[in-house]
Parts: sequence; C-alpha cells; structure tokens
Amino acid sequence: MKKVINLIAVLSLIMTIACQNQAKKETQEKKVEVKIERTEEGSKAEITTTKWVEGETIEEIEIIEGTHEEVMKKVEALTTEDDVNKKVVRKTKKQLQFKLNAKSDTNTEGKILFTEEEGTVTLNAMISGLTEGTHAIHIHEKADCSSPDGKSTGGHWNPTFQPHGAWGSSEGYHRGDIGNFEADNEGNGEVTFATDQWCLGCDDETKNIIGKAIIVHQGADDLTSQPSGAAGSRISCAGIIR
Ligand SMILES: [Cu+2]
Ligand SMILES: [Zn+2]
Repeated sequence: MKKVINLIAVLSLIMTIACQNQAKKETQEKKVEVKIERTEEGSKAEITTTKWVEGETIEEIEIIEGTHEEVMKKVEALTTEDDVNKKVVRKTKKQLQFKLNAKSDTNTEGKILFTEEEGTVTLNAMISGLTEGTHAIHIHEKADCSSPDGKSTGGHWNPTFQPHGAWGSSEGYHRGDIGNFEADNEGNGEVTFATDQWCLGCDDETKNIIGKAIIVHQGADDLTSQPSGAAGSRISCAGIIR
C-alpha cells in the first residue's frame, strides 16, 4: 500500500507588512500567510495575501507545487517583497510527524512528533507493544530503518564526539542520548523531551536531527556502558526525514 502522507511538514509563516505610500498619502496594510505541506512526492505551498486598501479587503490565494527546494524559493521571493517602511512580524513553527516501525520480530510501534518553536525542539512519542518496564530511546546516526534488526541506523548520533551518558551529564553525553522511559502493564509508553540542542533542518550539524533515526530498545540504558548503554535489541525505528 502506498503511504500517502507519511510525513507532513507544516511551516507556518505569518508576516504582517504595513507600508505607507508617501506619495499618495494613503495607508496600505497587507498580511501574508504561508502554509506549506510536505509529502513524499514534493511540497505544496498555499500563500494567502490579504490587503486592506481604503477600507476594502482583497484576498488572493496562490498555490505553488513542486520539489521542496523550488517551492521554498518561490515562497521566499513572494514574501520578501520590499517596501520602504515595512514592519514584519514573523513567527515560525515547524512540525514533523513519523511512524515508529516494529523491528527485531516485535510488535512495537508508535508515533513520533517533533515540534520546533523559538529555538526549542520538543519530541513527543507514543509507543505501544512494549514489555512492561524500562526501555531506552535514542537518536541514532542514520535515517535507515531497512534492516530487520534496526542496525542499519548505525550507532548513537554523536556529532560532538562525547562519551555515551545521561543527558546533561558533566562527564559528557551524546546528542542522541534521550534516555529511558517506562512502559505500563498494557505495554504502552510515552516520552516527552525538549531541548535547545537540536534543530529541524538548520545549518548547524551538531544540532540538526534531520537524516537521523529514532530507536527504541528492548532494555534499559544503564547510562554508563560504552558506546551505547547496553540497552539490548532495537525494537522500533523511525527515520527523521523531510
Ligand atoms: Cu539506541
Ligand atoms: Zn549514546
């Protein structure tokens, strides 16, 4: 079956541009709203421009489709339109959603949601099909969940070349060392984790988690064993892509 929207990236960009036309001595206000949807085939942007001209409201909607790069280029061009006295208010929120897929002959599945807002990335994970007790969850270095044992994702993501450890430890830790969570007696677990040490697609490769993977383990991370906390087999996997 074809996955229609396995991942959706919604980037909301709201710009308010107020400009004054000195020559005509009239005030013109403009609001531009951009909605971007990302699918496996490409991206689609919907740009709504609302103008208020002498008490009249004019709304224009433009739809752009193509590869993500093409769409972003056009959006950029349309939203950086210049005016002398413009005032721009910009708020950006990025969200990426993934499915966790069972590995190592288990039924461990789940949903992952990453949200980036004002420099903080929040991970929300809902996981089912676990054995009751403590499990490790990490970011591993490659978004490749193809092997049945999840080992195709490589080791822990460690862009700062630190030893494995507990998140925030002064002895060092990997940027992928999220840690442990508990599964209840029905096999369900939930993880919420927020940090300003990650980003969704920025230029800083010590922060960018795109191209990496989320791995859930059968056992607990002891937070000391090198290089990966002796957390046992990899039972669920999601590539972080966009
Ligand atoms: Cu791991
Ligand atoms: Zn680690």
